[in-house]
Amino acid sequence: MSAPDAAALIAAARRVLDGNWMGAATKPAPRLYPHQWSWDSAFIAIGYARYDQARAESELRALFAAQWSSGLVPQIVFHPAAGGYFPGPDAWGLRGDPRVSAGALTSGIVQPPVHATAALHVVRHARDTAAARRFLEELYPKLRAWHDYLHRERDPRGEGLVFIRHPWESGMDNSPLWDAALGRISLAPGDVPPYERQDLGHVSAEQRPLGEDYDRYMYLVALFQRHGYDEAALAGACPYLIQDVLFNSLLCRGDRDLAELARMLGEDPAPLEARARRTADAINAKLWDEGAGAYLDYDLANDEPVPALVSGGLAPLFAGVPDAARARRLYDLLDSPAFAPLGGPVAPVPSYSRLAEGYDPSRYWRGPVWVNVNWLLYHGLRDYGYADYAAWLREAIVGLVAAAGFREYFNPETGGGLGTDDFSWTAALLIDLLAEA
Ligand code: 2M8
Repeated sequence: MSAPDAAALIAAARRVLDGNWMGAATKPAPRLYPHQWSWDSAFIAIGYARYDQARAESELRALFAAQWSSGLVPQIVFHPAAGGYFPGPDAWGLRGDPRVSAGALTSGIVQPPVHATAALHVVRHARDTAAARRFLEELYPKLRAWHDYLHRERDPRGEGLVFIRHPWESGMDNSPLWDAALGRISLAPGDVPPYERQDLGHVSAEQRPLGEDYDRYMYLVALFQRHGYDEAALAGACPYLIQDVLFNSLLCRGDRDLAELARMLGEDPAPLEARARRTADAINAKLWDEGAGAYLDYDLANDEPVPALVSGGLAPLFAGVPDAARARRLYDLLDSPAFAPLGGPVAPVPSYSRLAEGYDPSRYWRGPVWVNVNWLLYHGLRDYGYADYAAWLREAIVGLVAAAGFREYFNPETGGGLGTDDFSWTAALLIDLLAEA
């Protein structure tokens, strides 16, 4: 891409973020997602870090201002004036809950822990180093409490792997990964309180999760409330408990990045590095599948691996988890018709194997290309020395967005834009990728 074209694309990306800026944080999209989302904010801060340090810092500060006393960082921090979204604050039953930071309105689940990685990125690119130091001193204990919460509450057997208890916690809402676990939840009349979806007013139904998925999402939300969001009780009672590859890879990388932040503050990084190694070892020992040549999720509630090949299964590359031989197997899978052959005529990496039954190039997390996962894979491949593929992938991501706009996701066959428009993390990560040139 020529320098003027790149400059125009960066300017357009900045306009998207300006439009979604709410004063202290950025909503993922103007109408569909009018509040603050946890991992979106981490990706958004990574983009801001390249040109607006104050906003990058504010994005993460605003999220952590709503942290629970347990250390939980909520998936959504609601800004009720910003617009309607379902499930909104009342659906979670957490108004005035003493565990939630005073005054904050939040959901009662989490999202993948990309925040320490984002904070390190912000600090590394900071121009005002004194401000960055203050930011780090303020955020570091909160990041630690967040990771401590995950290891303490989400790893009851001390395996080094944490579980998620709702598909929304994965960030990959309707991934085929959850089909078996959700399929085991049979609903009787009255199990799910009546509700009305709002997403279908913004995006066509063929691109969003099915009604039967939403029923189960809401069934789980009701279950959490019945158990008073008690993590120990939920670890026994929740029918959906998954050790997800993407989530654990991001935690492993996050612990290592947290160790780096500790070092910057003159604190001891060793316990955090040890924790990262433990998670890496557990990912290798429990989640690697030799036959598939990939990492697979593990369904704790049914005690079995989840045999679905999704792009998140390649995420251990981002965390330095595989050795060279396993990295090669992952690479071979990526560079094959199942995902995105190097230099091929197709768009970048789809969210689900093209060869799998049920692959759907336009339905949300069941096939479409997502820029955040591609960004993670780009970095992972570069770190493992797959320079040609990484360079091609970067160009493919940029080319896709340049052609289709700042869409939420993209059709891997046609490159067409899907989901909502003016999507923040697409804009932010594009800025980051272009800044690397
Ligand atoms: C999508 O998830 C939300 C629920 O969190 C939804 O479907 O309403 C996912 O793509 C998720 O990863 C993302 O954080 C969120 C906001 O962009 O939208």
